This record gives sequence, C-alpha cells and structure tokens, in this order.
Amino acid sequence: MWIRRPDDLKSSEITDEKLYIDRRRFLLTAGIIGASGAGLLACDNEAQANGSADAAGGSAQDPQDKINTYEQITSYNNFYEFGTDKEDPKQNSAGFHPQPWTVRVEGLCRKPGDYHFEDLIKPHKVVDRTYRLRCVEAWSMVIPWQGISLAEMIKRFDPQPSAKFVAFTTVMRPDEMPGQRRPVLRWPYIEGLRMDEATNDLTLMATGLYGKPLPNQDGAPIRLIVPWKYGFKGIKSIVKIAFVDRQPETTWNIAAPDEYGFYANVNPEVDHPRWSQGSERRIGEFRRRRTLMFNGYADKVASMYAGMDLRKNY
Ligand SMILES: Nc1nc2c(c(=O)[nH]1)N[C@H]1C(S)=C(S)[C@@H](COP(=O)(O)O)O[C@H]1N2
Ligand SMILES: [Mo]
Repeated sequence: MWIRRPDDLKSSEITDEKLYIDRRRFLLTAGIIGASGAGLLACDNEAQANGSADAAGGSAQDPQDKINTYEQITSYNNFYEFGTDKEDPKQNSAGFHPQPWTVRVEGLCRKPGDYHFEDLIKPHKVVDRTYRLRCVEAWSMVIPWQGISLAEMIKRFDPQPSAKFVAFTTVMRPDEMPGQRRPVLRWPYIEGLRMDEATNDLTLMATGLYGKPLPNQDGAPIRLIVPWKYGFKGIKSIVKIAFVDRQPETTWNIAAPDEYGFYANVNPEVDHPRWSQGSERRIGEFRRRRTLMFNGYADKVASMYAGMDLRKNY
C-alpha cells in the first residue's frame, strides 16, 4: 500500500520538484550557470533566501530556511480575486486565462504603450531568485521564483526624471475572478513603489516558480515580488504599470489605513494593531520564528529608508 506523506504531497508534485532541482544541478555542472549568479543549487538557495550570503560576504541570518514545496506554494495563497480563504485561489482559478496577456505602460516615460507579454519578457534575462515571503498575517514561505529584474524592465520604458513612483494594477475580470463580483476590496487591486524601491536589485517581476510558468493562483502570468516588504505589496496578474510623480493609492491602505501603510516594510518592532509582527510561522512548521527586520534583507535595502521614521512610515 502506498502511504501518503504527512504533508499530503502528490507524487506528481514531488516529481516536479525533483526535476527542478535536477535541472539546476545539470545546468550548474554543465557550466551553463554560475554558482554565485542567477543560478543556484537547491542547497545554495538557503543562502540566497537570506539575501545576503553572496559574494558581498553578508551574514546568513537564518540558516534553517528551507524552500517550501510546490504543493504548499500553490495551495496556500492570498488572492482575494478568487476568494478570501487560503484554498480558494487554487480552487477557483482554473477558469482564468493568463494568455494572451497585455501590459499597458503609461505615464511619465518615453516608451509607453501596450506590450504583449511575450514582447515584455523577450529582451530580458530570466533569473532565479529564491526569496522569503512574509505575509502581514504573520506566516511565511520560501519560494524559488523565476523572473525579470524590475530595474531592467523599467530602464527600457525610459522613465522621465519627474517619475518618482511606479503604480501597478491587477487585471479586472469578474467573469473569471469570482471574488471581484463582491466588494471585499475596491477592485481592481492596486499597489505602488517608490522609484528607488522599484529599481532595487532585489525587486522582481516574477513569471515562474519551481521552473514552471506561474500558476494562476500565484499571479499568472506576471506579478511583483518585493521580498523585504509584506506580501501584499506583491501585486499579482499585472496589466498596468504607470510612472507617476506622487505616491499612488494602494488597495490595503484604502481598505484599512491604520493597519496597512504604503511602505509596508517588514518590521518586527511595529506591531499590527491587532497582532504582533515580532514572530511568524513558516508554512509547514509548527514552531514560531523570530521575524527579521526588512525580512532579513536589511543589508540590501535599509539605506533607502535612512532618516525615515519607520514607526510612522509603516
Ligand atoms: N491582485 C492581488 N495581488 C495580491 C493579493 C491579492 O489578494 N490580490 N494578495 C497579496 C498578499 S496579502 C500576499 S501575502 C501575496 C501572496 O502571494 P502567494 O499567494 O503567491 O504566496 O500576494 C499578494 N498579491
Ligand atoms: Mo499577505
């Protein structure tokens, strides 16, 4: 008799992960990718998740990080367009069509326009980035993304000096997204970053995970990843990128301004009004972990906030 593993992994998903890890190992031994660059062995992903243990010689702050399973990453989601329960996005997104896809680029830049997904991606190098994701609800995961550096993408749109922020919008498709038929949030979901945050080395436009295109529930076909901020900044299924001169509105700030600020930097010292942000539970574990300042990426991002009161600018 075949006995299920406790975390209920399906054998097909185990195969997916094994293939992913084997592929990386092959590319590495074949010399196609470098050990310290975009490509990393599964074991090196621990260091990468710490965001600091690279050539810069930073310290790995939590050596116990392990990549979450494909099953965990794709069945425990926040994507309110498909429902508010963690299982809803997987269950309710099968009828969503991430192809064909067009992203409108507008505002203060010299190369605005409607970019087909393929043309948007084509000129850029797809990189592997394994990052911790810390949800504001005090759970976290470690996810092996593939995607494009947002800094690179932005360069191509040639923003004007007056562009101080970047605003993002999720697709509006109530026919395919049952959550959008109810006023749970103000739709469409919107987010924003300051220009220096958007062009930080860590910021990623993710197009895949575990070496496969993004599943619908994780934000297909393209979503934002800002690993030092709470997960809600990582807006999914993006259809618009706008260069603007003022701080844009954001969905969660509109919904509850006292609870969710524009910056949303992970900060264990600033509690949510209704719960502590000092610790978190890694999906797949029972014990609580200490939450790290800037989610452990302080050495790469803290300087952007020098002189800012991080209690006020939460
Ligand atoms: N459009 C949209 N983007 C979204 C959300 C959402 O509800 N709608 N949820 C956010 C929240 S709260 C989190 S924690 C992350 C979760 O990403 P994941 O499901 O891929 O782990 O997506 C973010 N992006
Ligand atoms: Mo979240």
